Amino acid sequence: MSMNINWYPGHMKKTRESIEKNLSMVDLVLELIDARIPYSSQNPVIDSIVKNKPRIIILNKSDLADEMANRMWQAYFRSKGLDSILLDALSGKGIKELLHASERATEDIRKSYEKRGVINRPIRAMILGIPNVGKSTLINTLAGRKSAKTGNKPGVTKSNQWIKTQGRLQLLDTPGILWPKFEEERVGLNLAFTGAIKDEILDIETLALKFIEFMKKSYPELLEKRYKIVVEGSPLETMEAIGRKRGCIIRGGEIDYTKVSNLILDEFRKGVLGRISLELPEE
Ligand SMILES: Nc1nc2c(ncn2[C@@H]2O[C@H](COP(=O)(O)OP(=O)(O)OP(=O)(O)O)[C@@H](O)[C@H]2O)c(=O)[nH]1
Ligand SMILES: [Mg+2]
Repeated sequence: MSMNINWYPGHMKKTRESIEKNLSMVDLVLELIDARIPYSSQNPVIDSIVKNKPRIIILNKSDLADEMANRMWQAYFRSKGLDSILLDALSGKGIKELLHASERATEDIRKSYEKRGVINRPIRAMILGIPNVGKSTLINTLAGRKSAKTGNKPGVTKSNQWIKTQGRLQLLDTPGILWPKFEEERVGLNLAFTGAIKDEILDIETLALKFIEFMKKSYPELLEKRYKIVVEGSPLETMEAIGRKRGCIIRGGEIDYTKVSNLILDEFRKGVLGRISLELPEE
């Protein structure tokens, strides 16, 4: 499968170098991943970039993900010795847990400062994550306002600005944009389903059919409930049933495949179909 993504080795190297430079200024890394696709949305070389910095895995958009899967992923990361929290960066649900986790993760640093008589030193953190995972949203939610200069392009060096938040956390205003992994077909599909990659990796109809195929296997009841259909037959038949229910019809009574495909993917991305996780640990 071909993927039109703007990452090439030179670009990755530059991004990595810029992130490494920023890392030297922080105590803590907040690694944002998409709770619906924790595997696909984790950067493949994050370990080698972050090395020994304290790090918290934030399962963002957890409001859109399956609650049982959320718990499984949290347990999975904890079993790997990584603290992880569930977040909805839009509403702020989970921010308190994030602040607590930040205190926990940097306790040694705080103690060593206190030994030297420095008290109430802020915890300096930076946010890392692939495009569209919610980095700017989290910065704005933590700052309690729309902070300037988020949504930077990768590889751009900027003067350092620290954003104060509630509590002791201070954020570097440059979010580190990581490249997603896109070698595996399933990963590319998951990134496309969730809207993490803009460029179409497949045409929208094929993408929607792949999505229906997944839904038939994992959440048929959500399709039945939302579209008042009986899920049977092929993904194409299911797509046609949804198209008829939703009036995605062109002249002559034919199904408007583009329209129904966009509708289904859009409803998934907005969470209207229900809470859906595309990946479970160690699948
Ligand atoms: N439902 C839900 N939507 C979220 C959450 N966090 C972010 N979003 C939405 O996801 C989209 C992307 O969020 P951004 O904060 O712009 O993502 P980003 O990581 O800064 O993206 P880039 O700057 O392109 O790398 C926006 O439409 C947000 O409203 C969340 O926790 N839940
Ligand atoms: Mg952004």
